[in-house]
Amino acid sequence: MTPARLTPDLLQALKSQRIETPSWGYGNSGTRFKTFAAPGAARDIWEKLDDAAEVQRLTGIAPGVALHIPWDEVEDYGELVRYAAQRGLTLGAINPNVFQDEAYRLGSVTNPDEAVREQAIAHLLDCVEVMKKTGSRDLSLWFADGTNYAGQDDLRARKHRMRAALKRVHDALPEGTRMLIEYKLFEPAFYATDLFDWGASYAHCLAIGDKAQVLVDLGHHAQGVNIEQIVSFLLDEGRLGGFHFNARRYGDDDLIVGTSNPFELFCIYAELVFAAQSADDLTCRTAQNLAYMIDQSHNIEPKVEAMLQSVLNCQEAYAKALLIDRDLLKEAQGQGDVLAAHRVMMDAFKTDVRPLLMELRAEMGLNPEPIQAHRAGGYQEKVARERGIQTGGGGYPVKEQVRS
Ligand code: RM4
Ligand code: MN
Ligand code: MN
Repeated sequence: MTPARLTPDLLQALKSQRIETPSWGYGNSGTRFKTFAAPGAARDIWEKLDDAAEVQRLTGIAPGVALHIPWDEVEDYGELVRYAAQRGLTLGAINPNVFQDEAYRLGSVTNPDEAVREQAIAHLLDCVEVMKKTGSRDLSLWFADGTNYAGQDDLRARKHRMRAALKRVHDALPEGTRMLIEYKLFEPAFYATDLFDWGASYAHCLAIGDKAQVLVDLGHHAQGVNIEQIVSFLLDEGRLGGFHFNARRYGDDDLIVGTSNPFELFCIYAELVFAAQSADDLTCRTAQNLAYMIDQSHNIEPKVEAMLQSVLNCQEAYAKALLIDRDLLKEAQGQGDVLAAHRVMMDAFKTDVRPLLMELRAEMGLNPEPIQAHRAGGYQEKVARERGIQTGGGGYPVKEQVRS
């Protein structure tokens, strides 16, 4: 194998790669057992943007930051947009939160009580208004809705309630924006989740309109599911909207991207590269308009460094995918040469792209070693000094709710 070289095409592709980081990944978070307070963890959206700016400063490919509402609610979104812009950032996907209010015990948009459904829909529509103020293209929807026991509720009725809610929100979306519908097989519901897999999300998308697309969160599948195949199918149907990148071993673990699943991540990026280069117009357009987002929470890791690592792992996976020899691959596929075809993939996967990426960073005017630069730069020590340790509630600042 000859070492990979940074050709003009590679340089162009790698420079324009984008990864959006989630505001919630910068705050304290925990498991249902414990939230460990991390020194210097961001306490509000302004500090989360400061942290995101550190990741962008070091990588140059992560300017977007996704917001969770109401965790990141502010009085003046114009001010937030300006604050972000001053740090070289933009505000990305808006993630409504319809899972933390007391009212949502039996679900949000699929709740048997119409008043609760209306409350949830009102919040989703409020988030559409937030999008207009932040200039966000994507409304990213995840529902905790589901049931715990057979017979608890009427599954078809819940499907209909979901459809009606999604349709109303869809029709309120401004031109040029869209809704990304996330699915997850279980948790917090343990018997039935209303949006339980990509097929459920896809069916709703088809029924409600062109502004609806499926969001694939890497942590939301059963063991062994071939995610890259789901990705390729949805790309081909023009209904893949984006990703929540993370890694998992057991459940929705929200670990650093590409840690336990580097080959899966590579195979996903391979499908994306194939689609972007495809002769089919719809597939190609779909691949070019994806929202590449990270969805992680860091319970024991230093948060900024963890996010940095995730962005870099996505960059490595993409670089390797770009190195796949398409001509050789097609030839082997055409000849039915199973192992030669597989080796083409493995050659790219096994390539050490780190020197190439160091070269890329030099071209982009960045430090070639982002992790080392972050560690040496003292950012973590600085925020630990300035912000201290936030104890108590953790990174999910929920407004106090009083039971009546
Ligand atoms: C869910 C899902 C959503 C995220 C919430 C907090 O498991 O992945 O995307 O918004 O967690
Ligand atoms: Mn997610
Ligand atoms: Mn998740």
